[in-house]
Amino acid sequence: MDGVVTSMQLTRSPAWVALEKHKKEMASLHMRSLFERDPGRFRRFSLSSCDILLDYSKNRITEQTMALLFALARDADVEGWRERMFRGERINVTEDRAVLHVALRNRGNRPILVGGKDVMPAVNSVLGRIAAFVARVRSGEWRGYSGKRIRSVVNIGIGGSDLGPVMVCEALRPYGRDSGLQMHFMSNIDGSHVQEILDQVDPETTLFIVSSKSFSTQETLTNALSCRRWFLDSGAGEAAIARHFVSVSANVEAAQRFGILPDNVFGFWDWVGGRYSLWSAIGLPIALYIGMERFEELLAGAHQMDEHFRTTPLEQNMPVIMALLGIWYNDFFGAQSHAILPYDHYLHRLTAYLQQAEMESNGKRVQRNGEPVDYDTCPVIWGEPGTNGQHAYFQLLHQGTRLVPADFIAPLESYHHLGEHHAILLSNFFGQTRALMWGKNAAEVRAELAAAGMQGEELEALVPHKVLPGNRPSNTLLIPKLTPRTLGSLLALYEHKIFVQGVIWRVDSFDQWGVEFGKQVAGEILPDLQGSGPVEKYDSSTNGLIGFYLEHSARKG
Ligand code: G6Q
Repeated sequence: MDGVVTSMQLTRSPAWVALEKHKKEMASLHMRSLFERDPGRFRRFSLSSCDILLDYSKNRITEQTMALLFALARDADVEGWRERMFRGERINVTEDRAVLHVALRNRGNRPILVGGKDVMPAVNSVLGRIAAFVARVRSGEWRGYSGKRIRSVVNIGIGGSDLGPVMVCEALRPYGRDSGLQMHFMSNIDGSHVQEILDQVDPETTLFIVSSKSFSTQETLTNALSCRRWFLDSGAGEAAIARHFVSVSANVEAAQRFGILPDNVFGFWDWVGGRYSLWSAIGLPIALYIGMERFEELLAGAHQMDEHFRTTPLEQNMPVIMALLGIWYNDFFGAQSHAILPYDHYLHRLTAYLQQAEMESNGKRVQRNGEPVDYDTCPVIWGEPGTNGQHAYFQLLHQGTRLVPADFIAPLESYHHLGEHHAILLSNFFGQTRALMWGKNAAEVRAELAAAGMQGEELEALVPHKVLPGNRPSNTLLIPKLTPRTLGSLLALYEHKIFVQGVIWRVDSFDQWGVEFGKQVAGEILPDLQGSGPVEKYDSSTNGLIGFYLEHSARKG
């Protein structure tokens, strides 16, 4: 399967070498002059699809740069890998699995085969069960054990079984407000997280969703057991569990062994990666909160982007363009991080979600064939919603020594027509990308200071501090309004961007052995914390820390 792309070292391929040479030519070029030279630059380097406008003109690129980047994508056989993914081939090589989150939102029902079998009937059947359950809970037909309707939903899950649902529920709050449901997301094994949520809910009116693909994750199972104990301690009998505990899992038997009735388990499949699972039954809390119709609009928005990605030539393909721009800075300019900056309060969990999607997918050091990479893969993804970030870390973006490419994301329209708020928000949004790109040179600083009445040495001493070098790249993504449909398209855009980067970096974007190891180490140490010590089997630091904890516990009794 790897024959097509790994025959030659990536860094020795003609496309890569040409980009390295081109980077040297571009090094001294300022975006200011690119804009001054070409009044049509915005039109040339922007495109629109699925209600998303991507303006990538504020990047350190020319048409030649883009041509060389597209050549890199062709060399990597992005088109071939794209086809393999949509065809249901087992492109997750280390886990020997297909990668088919696109099937979960395949609204046209085009058959998608895994091992010769169309997965669409099973996908549609689970969607049907979710729809029926959501209708019963939202209408009040589904009652708690004492006859009261459900008022609170507690999703117990972590990582991919948490970040997607919580991010979407936050993003679509305007659609969930009428649901009459309070949503809670319990993820951390820290008892404080568990207790803080349990303190806010009433056992008679709470529905717990135990969300775990594997149904073996320590945090989720421990939290679920604590919730069950709390529920039974409140006076509800064992039989009441059926009205208050449901589960979403690819391991249906384990969920049943935990005590969840077969009818209350919503399944999904091994070809859905955890971080790509919000479109599956893992999205149950989303559907409960915003309703099934809206959940289907979210799927439809993602499907629209899937179709754009699947059928559009690379040169007009939004995820491909974003992927290539990321690689341009990551691998040729040495950028170590990438900021994702939503200018929408409702998107305040988006960057955390994308942090997992990008860093867990492409934070890899070996190629699919096991050979180490000799180039950088995924950058560090970070960011907070604007304008808050402007009053904090933006200083470094403008004047620091690091190059930090950034995605700025905003809706044209807000849900709240509150005076001038949205216009002010957008003025900051447009202003920041302009300032990062254009900067402020010494002559402009001098003129500004002189106009303020300053002169001589005093003025000159300040000039270097007030210069903004500019030439700092950003993408701007504009959507008309944050709706289930546009959100679906936006998320699918990033998923496919990640896919394309993984193909070019030749990594398996769909495994997560580092995360699996994390699950293992805690299991080894827990018995040591429950003993009386001292512990000598680890390195001196770990032994010392465990000892320090045990001494403290012994003192406390
Ligand atoms: C996602 C990761 C990881 C996973 C969690 C929860 O791609 O593998 O974040 O989602 O570790 O796993 P379970 O859903 O199996 O509990």
